[in-house]
Amino acid sequence: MPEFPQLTADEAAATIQNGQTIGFSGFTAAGSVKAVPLAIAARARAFHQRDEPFQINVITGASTGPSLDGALARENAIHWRTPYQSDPDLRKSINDGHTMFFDMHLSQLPAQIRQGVLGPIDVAIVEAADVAKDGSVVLTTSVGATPTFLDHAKRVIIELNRYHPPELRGIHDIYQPAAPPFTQPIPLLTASDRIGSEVVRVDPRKIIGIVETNLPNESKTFTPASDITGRIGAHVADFLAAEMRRGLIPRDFLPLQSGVGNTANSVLAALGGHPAIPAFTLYSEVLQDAVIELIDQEQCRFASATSLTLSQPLLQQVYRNLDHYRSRFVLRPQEITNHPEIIRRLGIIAVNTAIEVDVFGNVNSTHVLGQKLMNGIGGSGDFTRNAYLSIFVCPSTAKDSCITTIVPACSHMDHSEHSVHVVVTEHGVADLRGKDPRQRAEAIIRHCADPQYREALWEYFHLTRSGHLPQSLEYSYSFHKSFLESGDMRHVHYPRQSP
Ligand code: 0RQ
Repeated sequence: MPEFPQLTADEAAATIQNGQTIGFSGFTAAGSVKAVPLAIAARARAFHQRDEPFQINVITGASTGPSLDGALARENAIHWRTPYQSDPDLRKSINDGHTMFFDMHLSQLPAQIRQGVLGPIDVAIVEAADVAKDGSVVLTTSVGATPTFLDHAKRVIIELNRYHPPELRGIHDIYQPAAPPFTQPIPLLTASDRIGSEVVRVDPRKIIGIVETNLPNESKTFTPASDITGRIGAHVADFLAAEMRRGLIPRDFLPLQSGVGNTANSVLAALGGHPAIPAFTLYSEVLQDAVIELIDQEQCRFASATSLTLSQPLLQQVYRNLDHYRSRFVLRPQEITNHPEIIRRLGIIAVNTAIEVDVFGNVNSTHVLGQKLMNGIGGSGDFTRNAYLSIFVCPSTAKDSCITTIVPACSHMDHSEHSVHVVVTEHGVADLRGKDPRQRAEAIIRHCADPQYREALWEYFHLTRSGHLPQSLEYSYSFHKSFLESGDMRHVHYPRQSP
């Protein structure tokens, strides 16, 4: 047992002061600390009941569990927050203007901390499966930006979570690039290479205490594939199989990145079940349930990610058979899983989900109707911009078909037409490569738009005949305006065209 002070969660929370910047472990709910943030939320409530200020700045790897983002947001305890989040209460706090949120590419977060852009990190609060007295920390189900928090924080609190076995040692590969001008090429040549250490090394003098817990991950379970996500997955798999037949993807395939959520899970399942697609490797961010199933079916040869975001039964299955899975996946820091140099070198096929796609191939991943933050850009920009082949998927409509996700102009833009190669909805595939803007628009309207919206999109397409990119500055947001006025984009109308 390590010789660090044992603290209760309340004692640990009592060391956190108003205005401090905290680096919390976690990438999705996997590896997120739970007990100490709940106690910090209670501390904030007590301050606020006395009309005293108490807010902290929160940096994480990406989204976290409800005991972190949700609990702190409900107590109005977050002054600013970065990067990606997905908690409903935090989302509301951000959209209501109570919490400041700035988004960034996940690969860049550790570098910005090293540069000092985000200011000093006062405390790192980190979940661990084991910690030795020399300061060697075995992380749990995610790595994210935790090694950087541990390096740069002035003080460290460890949540030693007994739910996770110390035998997790060996599933992590911790490598941190040196800051410029001393950065070296990252020596990772295949998805399964190990280039770093099994543990994160922390100066033990910085560890102010250990909070022991025994708490399961707060990961959500996935809803089974719907008809729509199943059709999207099948289109992606058929498209990639056709690319192999054309010789544009090598015979033994290329490493895949797949985003988060139900659509991404369905795409992976469809790829795993496709007779023409060989067993593949994943070089991704998040390993979801579908990946373990693919590993078990030997459809996935190896998976590299920063987070193991599994439902409880599947995580328990992995823990019961750790030696079997140890040689089949690895967890790395997010600046390595999402590193542009590696993504370009390995030739990643990236599949991410869009909120809306415009007919010219620009993508909005983050803001509904241009204003309301959904989650954040996450790693989608890291992968999309640097992929061998970048695919965006989404259902063609949202909100009972009152919204078309295929629009004349995105109401917010995260990924430009220059980075988006292929768009897929349940209706089909638009391959945008080698096409000029008019051809792209024709492909997207014809193959991806929902039939209820195609006529209006064709009308829009024919409104303007001038220019390289036939965008109408007057009517490009007509669909969005129609939704704001009537609650239904199907009510859009344009002026009658002269014959
Ligand atoms: O709303 O939750 O009320 O039902 O958005 O949409 O279709 O269930 O898809 O869960 O995969 O999320 C882009 C948000 C998609 C996600 C986004 C509504 C829809 C539904 C969710 P409900 P779906 P998903 C690397 C990859 C950015 C980060 C990224 C995301 C809800 O994939 O955050 O790519 N991506 N990371 O009804 C209004 C529209 C809408 C809409 C969807 N046009 N207008 N509402 N919705 N389109 C991994 C990481 O970075 C961790």
